Amino acid sequence: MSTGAGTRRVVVIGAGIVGCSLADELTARGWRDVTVLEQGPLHAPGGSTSHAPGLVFRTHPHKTMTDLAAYTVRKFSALTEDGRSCFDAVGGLEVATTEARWADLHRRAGLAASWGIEGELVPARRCAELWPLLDESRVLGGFHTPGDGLARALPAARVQAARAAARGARFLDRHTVTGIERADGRVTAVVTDRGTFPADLVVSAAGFWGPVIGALVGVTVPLLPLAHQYVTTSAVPGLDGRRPILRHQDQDLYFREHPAEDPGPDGRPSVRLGIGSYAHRVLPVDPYAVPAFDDAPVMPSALPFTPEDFAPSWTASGALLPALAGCRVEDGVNGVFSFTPDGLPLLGESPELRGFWLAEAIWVTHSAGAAKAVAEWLTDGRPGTDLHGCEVSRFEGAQRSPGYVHARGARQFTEVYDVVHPLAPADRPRPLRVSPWYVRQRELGAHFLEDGGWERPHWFEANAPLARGLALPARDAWSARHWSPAAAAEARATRERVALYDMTPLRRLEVTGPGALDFLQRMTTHQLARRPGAVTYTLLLDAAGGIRSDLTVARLAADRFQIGANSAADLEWLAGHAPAGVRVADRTSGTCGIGVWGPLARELVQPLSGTDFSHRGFGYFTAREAFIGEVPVTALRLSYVGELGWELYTSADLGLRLWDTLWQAGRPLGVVAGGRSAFDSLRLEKGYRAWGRDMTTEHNPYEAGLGWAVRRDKGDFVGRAALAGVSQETVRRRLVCLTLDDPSAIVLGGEPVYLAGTAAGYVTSAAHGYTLGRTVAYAWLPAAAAAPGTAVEVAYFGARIPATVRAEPLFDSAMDRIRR
Ligand code: FAD
Ligand code: THG
Repeated sequence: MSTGAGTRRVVVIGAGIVGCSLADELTARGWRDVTVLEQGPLHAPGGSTSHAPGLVFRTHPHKTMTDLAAYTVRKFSALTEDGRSCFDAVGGLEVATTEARWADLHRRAGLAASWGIEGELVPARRCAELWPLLDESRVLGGFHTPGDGLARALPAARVQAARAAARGARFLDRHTVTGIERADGRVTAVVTDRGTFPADLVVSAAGFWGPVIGALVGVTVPLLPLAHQYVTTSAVPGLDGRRPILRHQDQDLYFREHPAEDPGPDGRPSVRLGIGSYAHRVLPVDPYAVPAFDDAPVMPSALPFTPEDFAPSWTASGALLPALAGCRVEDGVNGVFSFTPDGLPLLGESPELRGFWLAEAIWVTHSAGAAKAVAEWLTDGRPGTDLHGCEVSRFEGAQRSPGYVHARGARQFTEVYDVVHPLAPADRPRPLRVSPWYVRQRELGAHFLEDGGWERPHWFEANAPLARGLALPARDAWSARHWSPAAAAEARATRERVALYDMTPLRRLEVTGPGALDFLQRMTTHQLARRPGAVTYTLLLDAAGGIRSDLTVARLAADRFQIGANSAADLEWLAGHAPAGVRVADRTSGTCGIGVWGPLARELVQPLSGTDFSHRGFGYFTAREAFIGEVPVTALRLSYVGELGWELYTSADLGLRLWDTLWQAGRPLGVVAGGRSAFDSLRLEKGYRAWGRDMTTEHNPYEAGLGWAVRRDKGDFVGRAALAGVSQETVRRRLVCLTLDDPSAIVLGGEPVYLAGTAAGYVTSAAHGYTLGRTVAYAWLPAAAAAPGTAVEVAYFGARIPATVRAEPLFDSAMDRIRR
């Protein structure tokens, strides 16, 4: 996998900010044979970059996106063209004109602190000092980030292209890519209207033309090209060219200054205002219908301005900035850019065609960071940043359909500035993927959220009556969203009786073949050479020792393993490394699973089966084939919620029967259906990490508290060398368990953690622990702060909530409940 720059030939399609940044990052890493093909003229070829106003706000709910933006700012700040920096750090100001926004800015300030971005919540008075044209009476307050500002996208593209060219990269403009040649499932060349270019690797950095390039090789590129309105006004008196970039999200607007090169006739600077709007109707664009450069009135990505769409935004702009009353819109554009179904970029190799990489749906804001990560990935076999949320492979099947991409891409556009709750699900198109007992879930009043296309019950209204009389902390309006007391009842029933959990969406892989054991031994950290029937918790590491995933591996037969995995990326990773003779297959679709957990789980299951489900007959972390009533199942004795019980897997056709069989048998025992809300609370009480939330490739097993799952003495495995000398004692940061001191306090995850008054880390997952009667929060903190008893504070909407580092697990540390 890790092949280094070597002599491989890379062809980059597109010389926008992404293509130019990528050429720079690749050549900086020693790549010598880099060709950038661009259909337009250099260096303003007519894509989105050619008219990007370049506002850079770094704070984003995803740490990765913040990291990519932070790198872009650092890099562009150090680039100059004609002595002028490619980044103007004028600062950023987001203002609130509603209470909901003002509260949300407090949450954003928390995210900024979590991800290391300097920022300050400021009163209306200070907003008006920073932006004197603001109608202060309309503003409740603002969030000021002095390090944000304006990227000069075209100069940054030119300077990076020049550096890359100086290191040997070729930039060929007026070359339109018309085909990509392939052999044996790999790319071999890129065909243009002016010749063919042999290639070992092709990176499509074609921006919103991505789907057009993908279609050349039958690869679906799930992004939606959309038009977005941007105008510039006539000169606005009172501007000076040094104001922060401004966001007025309550009206879906942003603003920046455009100072003229020369002062106006009165000797004062003449400054126009640029206004961007997300308030208008969704304007999807067919990338095939966009004119070619020479046919375009302005440029291909600049569609004719539709003033009627902008009219409400002009009114709203004037309400915030009354000085606009004497001004007018001078220029306007319906500029084309792209949104993916989840708003994050598309990065990485296409699972459908080897050597075909995507670097698309990337803002100027994230451009250099994304280019660096892709260049590292190509060079070292891994990006230096956790990109799991950005990988192309995250969209599968129905999520790549035109209908899905359109509906979700449009939603990303309309919601881009909305106050969006982290759990808020999209409403269309749904349902997509459902369990065989979906009908039963609905009968029980499931409140469904959606994840990866799956309908996932969060709780069941049918359980709400069971919550009567439970002492639960009062919730504020934010933490009460997508939550119900029913979840508390489900958690309690799981600890006291027995509950059924839908495990169908858990990704299941099957690894078979004579070399399967050796292969899995080489790919994962724990000792898997155990007798058939054994189940092992183990980690997938990358070459640098970062955690790619955590798995359960059930050895069902000598050469057959069932793996419980986390994502499509796990499938790609394993399939991509599998030697001849080892088959890695995705069994998620077409199968289903139920977790039966709780102290009465054995009472429920045993009467339904001739298989011995006793502790002696069916030990903890073992697997057996059995019948539950008429249904053949693969039963795994393990539990993510920390109770006695089994995961029962079968084929989808028998799923409903399995559910009904368990449900009927469970009724006398008081069985309930449990949802994700209870599940998350229970697993946090037990200290079980969730990959992707609590840990990623950024972290090694010792930092994450999973060193026990690494058996360095078992032989070589991916990541082993990188862990030499690493131990729980040497690591500098740790995933620690906190509880909030006030039993009625709630946090949700993503909040900064303060140590002696200074932001020192952030919460990954948090949930109220119903059994413990306190909120549990896992957080990354410096190792020095990991000692139990350490006092910290968690910021929640501006409040500082006292919390204490605790020894883990908080619940059943003796394992009495599980091993019996
Ligand atoms: P592009 O710049 O579009 O480059 C892709 C290139 O590929 C093009 O030059 C194209 O000609 C070339 N290409 C396509 N097909 C072929 C082919 N077949 N053969 C050869 N070449 C091909 N982002 C921010 O961060 N901040 C902002 O404030 C901001 N404001 C925006 C305002 C507007 C109005 C718009 C439209 C976008 C804005 N963006 C902003 C988004 C930003 O402009 C884009 O996300 C970014 O420029 C995309 O860069 P890119 O290199 O991926 O794409
Ligand atoms: N079920 C199955 N596979 C899975 C998950 C699952 N794979 C992905 C993800 N979830 C893995 N996460 C965990 C986390 C903890 C445990 C199991 C899966 C667990 N841990 C015990 C512990 O830490 O004490 C392991 C004990 C042991 O190894 O003996 O049970 O939910 N099928």
